[in-house]
Amino acid sequence: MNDQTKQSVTTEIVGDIALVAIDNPPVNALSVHVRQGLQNAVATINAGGAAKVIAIYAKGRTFIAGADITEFGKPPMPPALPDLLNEVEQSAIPVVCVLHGTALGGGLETALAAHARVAIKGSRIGLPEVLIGLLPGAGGTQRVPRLAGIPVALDMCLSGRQVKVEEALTMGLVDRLDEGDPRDVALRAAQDVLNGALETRRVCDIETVADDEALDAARAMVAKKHPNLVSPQACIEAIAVSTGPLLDGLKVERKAFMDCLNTPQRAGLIHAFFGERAVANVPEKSATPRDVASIGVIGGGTMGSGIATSALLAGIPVTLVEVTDEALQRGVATITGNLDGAVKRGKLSAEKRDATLAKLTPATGLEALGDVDLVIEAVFEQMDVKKEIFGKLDTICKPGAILASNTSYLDIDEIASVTSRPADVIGLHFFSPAHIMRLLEIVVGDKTAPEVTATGFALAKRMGKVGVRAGVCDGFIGNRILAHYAKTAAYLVMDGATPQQVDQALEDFGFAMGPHKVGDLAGLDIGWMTRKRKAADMPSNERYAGDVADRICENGWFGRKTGQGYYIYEGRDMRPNPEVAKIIESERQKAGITPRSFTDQEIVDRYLTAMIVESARVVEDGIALRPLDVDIVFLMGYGFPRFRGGPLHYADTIGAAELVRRIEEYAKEDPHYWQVPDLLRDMARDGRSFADINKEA
Ligand code: T1G
Repeated sequence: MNDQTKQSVTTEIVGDIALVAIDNPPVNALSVHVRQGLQNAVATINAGGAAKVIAIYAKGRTFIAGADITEFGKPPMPPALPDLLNEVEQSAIPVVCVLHGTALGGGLETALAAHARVAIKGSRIGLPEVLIGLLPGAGGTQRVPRLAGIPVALDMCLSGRQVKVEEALTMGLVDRLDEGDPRDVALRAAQDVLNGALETRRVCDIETVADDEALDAARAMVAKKHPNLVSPQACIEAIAVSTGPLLDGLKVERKAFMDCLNTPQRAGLIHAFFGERAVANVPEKSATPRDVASIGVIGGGTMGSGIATSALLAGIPVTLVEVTDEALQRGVATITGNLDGAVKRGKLSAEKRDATLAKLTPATGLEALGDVDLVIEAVFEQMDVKKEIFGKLDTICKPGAILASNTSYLDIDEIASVTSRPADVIGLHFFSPAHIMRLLEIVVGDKTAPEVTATGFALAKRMGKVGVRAGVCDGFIGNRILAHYAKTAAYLVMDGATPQQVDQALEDFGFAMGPHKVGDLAGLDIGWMTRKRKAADMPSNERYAGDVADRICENGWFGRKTGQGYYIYEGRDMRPNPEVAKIIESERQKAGITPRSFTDQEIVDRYLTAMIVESARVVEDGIALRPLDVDIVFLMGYGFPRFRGGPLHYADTIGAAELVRRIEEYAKEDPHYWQVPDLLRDMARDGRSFADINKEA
């Protein structure tokens, strides 16, 4: 065995007990040296004959959290986990596994191959493979049904959810709960195996109870909810064969696993998994964040209340400031409603809600913010209003307090310029609803101090959000890119597509909602205000994108909130607005356009290419640190289908050369709108991908 194998798996003999400890920080992933170490340990103990029971446990914060995801896509290195686990299950010496932390994926599968499972209270188990485009590939789809039944197996494999071990005990997936240090629990469990107090059995000897009804219901649910995804269906069909011999079922599972391993969906979902963590690697990472023991939120509207709710849920006391008592009470009511919603969804106990609300201090004057560590301004998007507020905050807030704006596009440097402390000013751009959406754009100004940026990232993590660093420009990362590709949707409709066709084509691509439905949901007046704001600066050779949308807004049709927009909303019903078709017809005539048909593929190609073009420019301009930062913004804040990995991960599946060709083709119609970014042209010339650029960052 090499040193790494020896270090990551050690055996300690205590009397008749062999304690096998796994130590592979940070999450005891089943890397190849762990698999080799486990294989050697079980074989050696069986051959040695000294021990009469094997107890496997892990050191550190968690039992095995799964296969080593970094090994995917590389040549397989033996032993393959399913083979190793069969050897564990066939061990002549009884094996007991101790679970703590989060025993996930291959970690749970390892425990299922043991002959008994003891879990430390408060820990969790799960099979999250479906979340990364896979299915359990080492017996999870075969052993969970044997122990807990097909419905439980379907629930765990299709949801990927983490199950508290207290629930797992009732499911039959763990045999006992215990408390204490994993090694001590392992010793106790082993002793109880020896004295007969803890029963052991091989899961392979148990038969799965058939349940065709549950399988058919799952097939119907997946076909409806995840029509684009491959691995959920694979989970179901693997579970379905668990009623037969284990080895046959394992063969079916293994083949499905290898098939899923080679899908673009697995690559996209794993890119998303690691990307969510990699975006925290920013230049300011080594700076020490300032303490944030209290927060002030200015504005009790939708955003301010959502931000206050998010901070309160993170356990941070909040002073909410509004200008009038009436507005303040509305804000408090919205926050209370948000928390009540969490209680209704079972996310929060009533006691916790009350304790959380107790941390809210309403106030009607900025003077109440004199002692807070960080202020988040969330008033309406007018620069002069924000400047006035920041000027006052500069004198009211204590030295060292961080002054943040929730602005979604305004210039943070200009806001900072009215204070004597520009180093303490930053943008914290939350996404609505702020207590639900996990994305937080952290907008770093020219003078923002590194520790202020680091504080933004620390706050994001504390709020359970994903912070993405953005530079200062109109719209930062997400809204700047949205403003560009939204025009393509408008051009497509003017040139011949219907709003419904555009929406459907993009929903078939994987977006939860097409752009016109999103506009109706967010409010068409928002885009209308933006077009008005930008009208004066619009280049003369730019094709106007508001012909149809402006007419809709002029009718007061702003979408859901007014009952109609691109669609008509009556209760839960939604149908195309026939008046919009008339507006489109009239605007085409005014523009002298003869409509043409578009295939769904062309709609997707144009829309995604426009998104990729502006995304490349945002990277080129340094507004986003890396391509992956743009991907995470779009996965977390703009409904981009997660299995596609984000716009620039998706761009790599097309290739820079094809993208350049496509843009040059479109430029024949509109050379102003369709221009090849220099970065993309260089990539095409050099044969590089956005993944290459991520690696170099
Ligand atoms: N492989 C490799 N690295 C991993 C990893 C994994 N499975 N899980 C986490 N890491 C890294 C992560 O990138 C980060 O690295 C550090 O560990 C801390 O993670 C055969 C095939 C366990 C709940 O999908 O859900 O088993 O950034 O920041 O918030 O059927 O990590 O520090 O360099 O997330 O405390 C199934 C994925 C795999 C679990 C801990 N298992 N991990 O959360 O820490 S597929 C998973 C998580 C599988 C079998 C199949 C979470 C966590 P760095 P973290 P955390």
